[in-house]
Amino acid sequence: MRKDKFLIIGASGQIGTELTESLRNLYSTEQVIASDIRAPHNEAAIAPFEVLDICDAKALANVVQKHQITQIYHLAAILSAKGEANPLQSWNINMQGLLNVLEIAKEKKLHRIYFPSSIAVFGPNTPSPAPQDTVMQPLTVYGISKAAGENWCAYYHKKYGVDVRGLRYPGLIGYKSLPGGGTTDYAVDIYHKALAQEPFECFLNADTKLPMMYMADAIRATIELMHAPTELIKIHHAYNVAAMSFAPKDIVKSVRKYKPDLEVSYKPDFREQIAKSWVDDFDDKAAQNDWNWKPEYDLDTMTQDMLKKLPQYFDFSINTEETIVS
Ligand code: NAD
Ligand code: AKB
Repeated sequence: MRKDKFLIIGASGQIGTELTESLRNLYSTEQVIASDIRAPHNEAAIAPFEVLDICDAKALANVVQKHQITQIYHLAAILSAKGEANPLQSWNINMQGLLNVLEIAKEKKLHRIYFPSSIAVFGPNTPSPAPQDTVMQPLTVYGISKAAGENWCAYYHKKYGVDVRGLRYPGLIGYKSLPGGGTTDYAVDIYHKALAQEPFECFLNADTKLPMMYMADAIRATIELMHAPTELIKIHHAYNVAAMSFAPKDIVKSVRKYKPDLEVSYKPDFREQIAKSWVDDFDDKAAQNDWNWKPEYDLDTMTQDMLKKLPQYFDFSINTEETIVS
């Protein structure tokens, strides 16, 4: 059996933190190289780690060569809300980064590549629930870059035989790390505020419903997709993967079951327009049929797990959500 070496790009982010840990548990620490443009606060603990700007193709080639990488999980991107602050820079990071990864995969004949897409590829003209193949006219630079990225992935697969696989994640909620500038970040923040006994101010309207998923399901979906036999993978753009859909008022209700004193107010900002342009549900039958995708968490089981496990990673006794415990 081949001994794969994995490179995770964007490993210090919300998903990368968890995916690095899961892949290291599955393989070994030495087989999974973490990388990011920013060094984590615990760089020694997360070693092997490389500081890498994904826009630097030469630096990427050096890291791939140095560690004899065979698979890349390319997570680095600028997300929906943050992306709007500097659209051209976001486009460059999201697009040039992906093209650098696809090129090295082609040149070095890498075994497999992972590229996460998003519900952000959908737009106001997309029907809801969004089918696997549908209208995609996104309104954010992030969504445009993910839609174009999906097409590039399918192109490199068809033209050069690169085994690139992807998922269209919904908004992700996890307890090990903070989100990095998305429209769905409110659904992580509410748990921090509930545990810190601080009021929660929501930047979306109470009724704005979006597809969401617990991080444990997202990591499992990623690993299952990447381990599925080649003949099962029929889509190389990105598979829809759904779990639950809820609005802020629904998550408030769920959290208040356990934290009844949580104070909530709504102050929608520009992210409300982004959320409104996405679908509130999407159809993942293709993932269910092709590689047996099935989520395990719903809103209430996620809430129970978040409230139980968040305090193991963040210190709420000093009322600051930025303080990571370990
Ligand atoms: P994040 O913002 O938390 O992490 C992204 C990481 O990329 C950060 O650590 C950042 O430092 C790094 N990065 C930024 N520019 C870089 C560069 N030039 N070179 C190298 N690294 C760079 O994002 P995340 O939530 O972990 O998302 C990871 C991927 O999953 C992204 O592609 C995102 O679009 C996708 N995704 C995330 C969600 C979600 O809800 N978190 C949903 C759908 C899709
Ligand atoms: C964001 O809100 O930008 C991300 C996503 C759904 O892609 N969480």
